Amino acid sequence: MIGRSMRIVAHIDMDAFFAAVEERDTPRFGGLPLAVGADPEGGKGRGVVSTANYKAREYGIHSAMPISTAWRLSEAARRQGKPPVLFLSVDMKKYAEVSQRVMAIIRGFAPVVEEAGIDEAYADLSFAGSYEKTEAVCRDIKQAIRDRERLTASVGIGPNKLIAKIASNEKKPDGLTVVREQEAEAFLEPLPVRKIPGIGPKTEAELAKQGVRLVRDLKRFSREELQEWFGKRGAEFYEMIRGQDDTPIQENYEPKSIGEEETFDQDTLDAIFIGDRLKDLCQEVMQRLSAEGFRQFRTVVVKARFADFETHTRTHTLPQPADSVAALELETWKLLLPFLDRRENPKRKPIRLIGVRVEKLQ
Ligand code: TTP
Ligand code: MG
Repeated sequence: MIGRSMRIVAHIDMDAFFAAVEERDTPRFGGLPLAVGADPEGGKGRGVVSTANYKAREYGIHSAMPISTAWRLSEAARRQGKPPVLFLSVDMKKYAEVSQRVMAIIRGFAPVVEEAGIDEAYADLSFAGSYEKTEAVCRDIKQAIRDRERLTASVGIGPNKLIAKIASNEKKPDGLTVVREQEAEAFLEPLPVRKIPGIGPKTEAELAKQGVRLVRDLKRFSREELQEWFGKRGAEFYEMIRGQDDTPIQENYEPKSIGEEETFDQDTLDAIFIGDRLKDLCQEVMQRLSAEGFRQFRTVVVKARFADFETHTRTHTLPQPADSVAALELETWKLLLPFLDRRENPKRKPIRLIGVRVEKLQ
């Protein structure tokens, strides 16, 4: 391979996310065990724990545990003279808002960010050029999250998403773990197979029957054997336990779009009038964009309907996201103009409606 530049990926995962947000917002919770989730109803509650802070985890409480079990563990702790667990309901709206702000912080440091969940993201930091510099960038990201949100995150740095994800979980909370490309295989070997994405409790039990507990043990099997055993997944396991993963970091665009259109009082081809209306539409679209929590768009769509209702749309995707009314006006005008002249309107039909829409919102 010639000239293939090194890939460096970071995985950022917030610590005890829902619980940490609640602790931050209610200082009197500080230092106490918290569980966010269903109402325990004095031990009769039927839902589950969404997350527990680290104090409550010391009692054995964790995500997805029945809330009634968490209640029993809390009562047991109380009998030993420890503080009982504070049970809080889920405030999803609040966590989603914090999540958006954290993602925006991360985006300030990395050109490509994939939001992998409400409290986790992959960032492509290849541009840093070295693991040392990547580590410095990640310390800055952690510090920015701490300064601006008063929350901690744990970060894993590696040659791909697989290694970065496993690494971020190694030193929680507030951790930072760097696994260089040449260390990746050795890093995985002593870990339980369960740490490999795709190996859940069922596969774990199946492997245990064959005496396979650690990644190291699983490496005894050839690719063919794993394929025979697990089908297509087997081949993936073979790659993953050797630290290999080439899945790309993918920006997640909201499939959402925001658009406005206007039907004129009179059909027209007056460029000044149409330009004016277009300007207003662009302003309205940008106002809605920010009102709905977005800052940027990448795709611009215009619609033109002639007096006889013949309707056309034209789309343009920008190489980089844009965030200004001016940019939207320019791009939409470029798309609309041909409908005012012979290029797209050879019969010079008057226009009855125009529309502006933005997509690929961020
Ligand atoms: P996680 O990152 O898995 O957990 P966490 O952030 O609470 O703790 P950690 O420090 O180990 O990363 O999940 C993020 C949030 O997603 C978590 O705060 C609550 C929610 N969640 C659920 O609602 N149910 C679940 O089963 C899990 C695992 C998470
Ligand atoms: Mg987390």
